[in-house]
Amino acid sequence: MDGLNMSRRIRRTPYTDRVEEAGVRGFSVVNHMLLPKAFGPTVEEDYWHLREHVQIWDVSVQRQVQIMGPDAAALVQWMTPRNISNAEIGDCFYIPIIDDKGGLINDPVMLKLAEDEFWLSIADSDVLLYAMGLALGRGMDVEITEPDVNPVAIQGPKAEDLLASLFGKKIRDIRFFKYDWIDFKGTRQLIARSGYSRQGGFEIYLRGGHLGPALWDSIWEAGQAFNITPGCPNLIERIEGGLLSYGNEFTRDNNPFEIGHGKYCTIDNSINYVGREALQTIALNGVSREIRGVAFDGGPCPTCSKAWPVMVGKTQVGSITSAIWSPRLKRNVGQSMINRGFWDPGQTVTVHSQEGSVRLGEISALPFA
Ligand code: THG
Repeated sequence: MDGLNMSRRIRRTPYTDRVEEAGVRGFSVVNHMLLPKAFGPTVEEDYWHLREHVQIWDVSVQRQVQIMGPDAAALVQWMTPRNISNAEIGDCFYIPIIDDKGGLINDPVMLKLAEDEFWLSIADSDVLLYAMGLALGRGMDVEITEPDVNPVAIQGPKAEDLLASLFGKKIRDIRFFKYDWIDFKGTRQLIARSGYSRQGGFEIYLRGGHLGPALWDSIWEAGQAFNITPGCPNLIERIEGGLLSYGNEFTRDNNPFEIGHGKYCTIDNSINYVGREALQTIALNGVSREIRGVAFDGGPCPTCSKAWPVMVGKTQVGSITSAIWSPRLKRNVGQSMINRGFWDPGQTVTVHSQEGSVRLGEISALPFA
């Protein structure tokens, strides 16, 4: 089955007209909004281009949950096990959000805009409703909205040169996971060195959707000198790079320790948040599974639209949730939760992909080398 029934529930973005003109080959839906799925003739061509040049991505689906008011910092801290008290204005923090059992609700990028104003740049779940529920339940003095903010990512090794040519050399001074402000047509716009690839780049959080086509066109024109193409988060690059996708590799069924987010969790009693006791118990007992890479043989695998068992002999030790052929490693690469006892890199496994084949492989660290 292919194709989406477009409706008002599936929101277009300020860039969707441009994306369609640029020849998008399909969409996914994230946060009830369109996310381009592919442009080039193949995902492999997009992959090589992203690694060598620069791409413009419509990532408006990275919606902002804006939390403002006297209790804004307290509410954000209540939602995450990461200590945010040392965040400064101008910082981006990658923060797990968990429920009372330690189950993951989202893994947004938090931007601290002011002492009493935060954006949570969310993955695919309704964080706004969860935040509202917490705030209402605790009687917190905050205003929670989804502002008209529409991120566009410029990713790839030539992103910095391109953006410096457009917005000036101060772009070069923005460090990883920091943001600054640029002028676009007399408006103040936020730009961060971040993005959902390992090839380097920036994200512009455009305030004011009516400016979307003009911003796209400006980047596109300046990008001609840098061999720009339209793109989108690339599955090969994401899997190789060990970037995780909420709803695919992890859900509320997983805790932060299982996905390598232990480093973001403060489990002593110095901060308080929903799920702290649960995390303390999990930390004490250790986890029974962790996210890993799986490299496997047998020629390009099909699309992973349901979980593929990962076996050691007759024992199922995991399920691959995303997988694709890597033209660089010349093997299939996937991501999977893997049970304790089998998760050491080098462990041989078999992968049972949905078209019925059994493929030989082994566990790998993430990111893939
Ligand atoms: N950018 C922005 N919003 C987003 C994403 C993004 N929202 C949805 C989704 N992606 C959230 N998930 C991630 C996953 C990984 C990273 C960011 C958001 C990421 N992690 C770095 C890493 O793992 O090395 C940095 C971690 C750190 O410095 O702590 O980039 O991509 N705006």
